[in-house]
Amino acid sequence: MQNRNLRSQLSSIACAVLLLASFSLPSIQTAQATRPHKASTPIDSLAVSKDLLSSGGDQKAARSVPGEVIVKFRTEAAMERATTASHAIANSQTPFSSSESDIEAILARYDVREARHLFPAAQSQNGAAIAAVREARNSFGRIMKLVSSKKSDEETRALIMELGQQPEIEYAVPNTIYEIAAVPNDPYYSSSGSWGQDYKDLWGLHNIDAEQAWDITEGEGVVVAVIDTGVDYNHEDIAENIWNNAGEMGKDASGKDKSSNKKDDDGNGFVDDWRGWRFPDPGKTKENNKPMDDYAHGTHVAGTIAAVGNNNKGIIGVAPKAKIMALKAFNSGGTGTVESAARAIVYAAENGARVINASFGGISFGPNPLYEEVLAFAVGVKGVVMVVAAGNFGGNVEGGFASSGNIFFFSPAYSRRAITIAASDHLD
Ligand SMILES: [Ca+2]
Ligand SMILES: [Ca+2]
Ligand SMILES: [Ca+2]
Repeated sequence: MQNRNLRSQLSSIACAVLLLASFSLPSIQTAQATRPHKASTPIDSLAVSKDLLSSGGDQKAARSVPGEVIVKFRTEAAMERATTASHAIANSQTPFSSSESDIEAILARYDVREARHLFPAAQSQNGAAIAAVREARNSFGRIMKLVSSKKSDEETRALIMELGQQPEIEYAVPNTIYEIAAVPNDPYYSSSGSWGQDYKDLWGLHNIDAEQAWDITEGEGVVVAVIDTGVDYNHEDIAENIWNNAGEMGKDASGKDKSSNKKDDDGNGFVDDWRGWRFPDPGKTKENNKPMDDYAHGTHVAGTIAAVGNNNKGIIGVAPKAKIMALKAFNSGGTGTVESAARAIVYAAENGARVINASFGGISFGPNPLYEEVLAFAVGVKGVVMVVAAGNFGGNVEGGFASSGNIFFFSPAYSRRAITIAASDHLD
């Protein structure tokens, strides 16, 4: 475990949303605070960085899910051929004849046995009257995750490059592994005067003059999606402010509880998602309707945003009457994928979030086309405010320099569609 001074500890929490600062949440932070700081840098080796990929640039630091590639097809027809091919490969019905397209030949060569849609098709007509929403849904429908049985870094990179060069493929990117912007590991890191500091508890709220803002609004009616390690939705100081999906509440026609009837009652593509969603861990497919926090980071973030105020418990959030939409896209180690993060962003935008808090990121060697697409939808079409952590590396999020001298982008913080938040401290 590293010893870091207070200032550097503070600078490592870019988790904040509405907050230009972070502050003490003694009752919100649940367990564990003894995790060693991760020094690894996830690298997003994009199709646009072929020179880097072939030169070996930052390959050692590259981290993506082995054997997985996220592909956007230009046409439905190409996507269907690829899907058919992967089923045939899985059933050992290869090789393909020389008349097959290059995509099928590539899939056969890399033993791609699985092709699944990244975004489930929403059955609901919610928003479908808007042309831009329909267009986005059609576009998302052509994004798939392909899974190869060949798992080495070299094979995964080569598969991505070969697919990315196909004219029928708009882009091919690795399923990059992302890290949350970690909470410092010192249990008393975020404590307050009660532990001996000479400045106020919840100094962040004072610094941003929250009291004056509360005279105008306390966040009533605003849903803030927290894409993180989950949220402790039973926490005494948050439970009241957890968002619920009205379309999955109450009784169905058979008198069964919609939240547990194993049906997608509101047709949004998710079954029984009455209190948010848990997206798959890296390399896994399991997902469910229990976005419970198992790392404490998401709960910390959620409390900072919307811990219940004036209840004689714990703390108060920046927006104490806002609702928290719990979207778990990071596992108990604080690790997630671009796949789950992108899906969570679209879920938030489709299901009523007005603000998305994204305290995570990863490095790419250029703009990430998958993020560009989901943010164009969430921010551009749905009007969501996207708040993103600037990261903990102390560099420029757009066009910064990696240790090797390579120019990189920190995504999604680099995006012009996001409000990117750096840290502050009690002296600012
Ligand atoms: Ca649903
Ligand atoms: Ca249901
Ligand atoms: Ca409280």
